[in-house]
Amino acid sequence: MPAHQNNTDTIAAIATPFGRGGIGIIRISGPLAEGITKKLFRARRPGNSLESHHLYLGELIDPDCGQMIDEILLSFMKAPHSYTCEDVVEINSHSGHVILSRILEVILHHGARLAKPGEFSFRAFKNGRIDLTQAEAIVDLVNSRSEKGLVMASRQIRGDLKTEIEKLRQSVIGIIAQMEVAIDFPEEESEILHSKETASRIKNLLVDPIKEIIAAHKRRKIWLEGITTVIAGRVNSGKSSILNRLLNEQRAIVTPIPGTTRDFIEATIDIEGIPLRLMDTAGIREVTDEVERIGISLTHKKFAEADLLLVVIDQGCALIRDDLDLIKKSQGRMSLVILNKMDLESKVDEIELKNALNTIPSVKISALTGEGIGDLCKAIKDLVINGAEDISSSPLAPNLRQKAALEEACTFFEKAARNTKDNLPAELTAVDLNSGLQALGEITGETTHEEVFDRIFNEFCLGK
Ligand SMILES: Nc1nc2c(ncn2[C@@H]2O[C@H](COP(=O)(O)OP(=O)(O)OP(=O)(O)O)[C@@H](O)[C@H]2O)c(=O)[nH]1
Ligand SMILES: [Mg+2]
Repeated sequence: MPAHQNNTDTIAAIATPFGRGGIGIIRISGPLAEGITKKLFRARRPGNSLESHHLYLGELIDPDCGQMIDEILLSFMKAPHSYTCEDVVEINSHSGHVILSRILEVILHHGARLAKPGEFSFRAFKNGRIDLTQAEAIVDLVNSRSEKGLVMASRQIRGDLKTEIEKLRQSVIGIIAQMEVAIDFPEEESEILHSKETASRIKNLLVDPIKEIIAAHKRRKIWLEGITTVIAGRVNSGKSSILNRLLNEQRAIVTPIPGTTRDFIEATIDIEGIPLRLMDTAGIREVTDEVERIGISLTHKKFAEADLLLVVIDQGCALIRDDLDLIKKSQGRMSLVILNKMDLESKVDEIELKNALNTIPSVKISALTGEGIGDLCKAIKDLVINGAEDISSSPLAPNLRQKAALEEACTFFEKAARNTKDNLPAELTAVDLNSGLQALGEITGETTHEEVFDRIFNEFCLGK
């Protein structure tokens, strides 16, 4: 594969982020890790050998000039008991770009090459320490936007999804084996293979559980990526004021001039443990101004794509067509109507509003005084929790790639069940079952194409 060619090279990289910090870590992995270390490291307590899983204090020197670069802590993990299953050395040095770069430079000069992003994890995968679902969960863990997201990612790192896929694969293999007996001994077919029974086995052991895992994809989006939330409403209704309130800071410009917000403003917040990617948008109205017109068309686009809609109504004014249009467009979606400016006398016709809302919940607040903000947060939480299932019931949450492979597998298994039920030849069903098996193998990495590896591991940070 182009991005991660040689598995026998010794690779090295700075594993901690750039910038100033307490310590920095440099990681070396491969057959030369120990040899390179012996050239560069002078342990405080002299001794010839590096023992696996021990920590050593000493100096890192540049052997070409004898100069000390830094005082470091060094650990050695002998293959296969390391992250990559290769010999691994980790150097804890003082942090700072210059010092870390200097240490890395000396290591590279003595035989290692610079690791590509994700190459350590790719080796862990190639050497069988983790499968693809676990590798992908490492990226999730780093990027997670909520605590529940962390729990989900760590369960996947532990191998929960991998185990589940393996169980499905074993079921397929079992059914195929039974099919093959029927194919090899056709005269006994009727005894071994009761078509209805096999069809229901395929459904119960494969199709149904796969559909359940596919349905859990939704959960992943909420906890790991955050809920895309759009604040929309007519001009001057108080959208930017609400964003600022929820963020507890003056993020968006607020003025009494209608049409203040023209671009959209995005911020990530945590509301009662739920990660929201909150977007303030340009207020809706008829305009001739080109900039504002573009802003409003962007509002419509964001509105259409959002997971959660917060429609803001200025209750200091009577409802107008723009308000009613937005409420109408929110029907059937995860949405909440915010009746803002409750500090003012309400000019909203209650009956007209009630009819317009239908089943959409609403909450009264004042972004100006802060009244009702607690109710707003609670309403958002209730809405999201009702819309999502509890993650404690099942830890599985496939990502888009895994979901696509599951859907492919499911299509083959459904076809296999149908054909079996219709008494079509067992050979046909066996072909479909094998194709489904192949699709399941893509999830764990057994039958995955090389370019998929590149895509997955390129998402990793350098040094991971
Ligand atoms: N009385 C009162 N005024 C408010 C409240 N919320 C916002 N305002 C005022 O309403 C005006 C518009 O507020 P913004 O937050 O800029 O409204 P917006 O919906 O973002 O407006 P555009 O970006 O122009 O569409 C400002 O003068 C705010 O101070 C509220 O709860 N009560
Ligand atoms: Mg605004």
